[in-house]
Amino acid sequence: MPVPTTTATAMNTQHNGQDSVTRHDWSVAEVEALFATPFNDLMFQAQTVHRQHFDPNEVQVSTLLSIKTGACPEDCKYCPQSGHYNTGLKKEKLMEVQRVLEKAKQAKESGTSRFCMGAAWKNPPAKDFPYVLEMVKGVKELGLETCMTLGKLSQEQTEQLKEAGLDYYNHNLDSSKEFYDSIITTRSYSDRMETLSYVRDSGMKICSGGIVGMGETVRDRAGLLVNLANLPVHPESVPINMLVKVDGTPLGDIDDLEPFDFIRCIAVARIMMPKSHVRLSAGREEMNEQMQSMAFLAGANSIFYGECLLTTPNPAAHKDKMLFEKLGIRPERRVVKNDDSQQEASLLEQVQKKQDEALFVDAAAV
Ligand code: SAM
Ligand code: DTB
Ligand code: SF4
Repeated sequence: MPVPTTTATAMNTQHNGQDSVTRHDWSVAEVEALFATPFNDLMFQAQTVHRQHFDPNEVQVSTLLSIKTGACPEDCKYCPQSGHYNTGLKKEKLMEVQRVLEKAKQAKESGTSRFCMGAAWKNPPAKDFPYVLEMVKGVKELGLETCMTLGKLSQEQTEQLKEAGLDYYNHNLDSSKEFYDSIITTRSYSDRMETLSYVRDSGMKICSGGIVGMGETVRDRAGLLVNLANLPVHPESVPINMLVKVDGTPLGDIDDLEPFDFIRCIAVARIMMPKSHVRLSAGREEMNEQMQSMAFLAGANSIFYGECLLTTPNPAAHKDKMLFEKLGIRPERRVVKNDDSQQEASLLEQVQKKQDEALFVDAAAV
């Protein structure tokens, strides 16, 4: 089985010698208790778990592209792309395949390792699906990892995406089941679970997480993480989004989230899903460098890189380069090595080394 390499020497395993166990039997009460742990103890526990499985100075870097923007029929109260709210977004058709591939090329040159394509759909329409498959094939051919988030999938569509070369499917649970029902009425939690099970059965990797800052309680945050961690296999990627408040959405003027509560959520996700990549996802534009570095210390080891998320701003690329440099963080190189592909892996490693340089070279000039 291909495994990502990590620099063993750099993996500082200062812990009590016991590896964390991968569990799927968490209770909400137990996780609420974790959230209530004194902050320093929680951070220490999270960082200890993190070092058992990852190089603490590596962060995986993905780039996002909205391939179909706006006029979504769903009513997610946080989302600028929902057609139910007036956020001033222009409705767009599916982007042309060639344009998507150009964007992917640029992302690759900037040093990203995964290209994530998102569409504001309830589910992918049959007429657009062949183009979506072309996008997956084209991005894959560029040597990038591929990820898509297109809404609910049928089993057949899932298998076709896998066949085309899709590595990850992003589909978030967003919150606890109870809180979810007050945020989205047009798509059920069980629909989401069904899509996740199709993705898992197809052999693709799952990217699933949620949003913090929508007015949910600690119990809801615990419920979200329990529902993710108690899946038969942990999602390989767990995006923790801080709500991006967008005018015109029902959550546009909700109270600010206490930053430490967000960091706690990252730490608890890290402890519960020790081998997953936990992504410091949307909301970084509102975070200072110190808050982001605390998220890395809590076990976040993935970010979206580039000036735009899907429709809202993300930190400027040069700022991220500077932050990585200040913290001594390197972009993760996902070199897959198995018996058949040693040579391929070594070539890939060289290419990825070049990409790392791309991520750092400008930082010095800024
Ligand atoms: N339409 C597809 C779906 O909902 O699965 C894919 C795109 S959707 C924008 C992907 C995810 O982005 C959502 O599940 C939600 O977690 C996150 N998201 C959307 N709007 C957000 C916001 N304003 N702040 C933080 N995260 C947001
Ligand atoms: C995820 O969990 N967060 C990303 C990605 N998956 C697709 C999307 C964040 C969107 C933030 C609002 C916007 O830019 O439209
Ligand atoms: Fe549509 Fe996805 Fe936004 Fe919900 S989160 S309104 S499904 S684009």
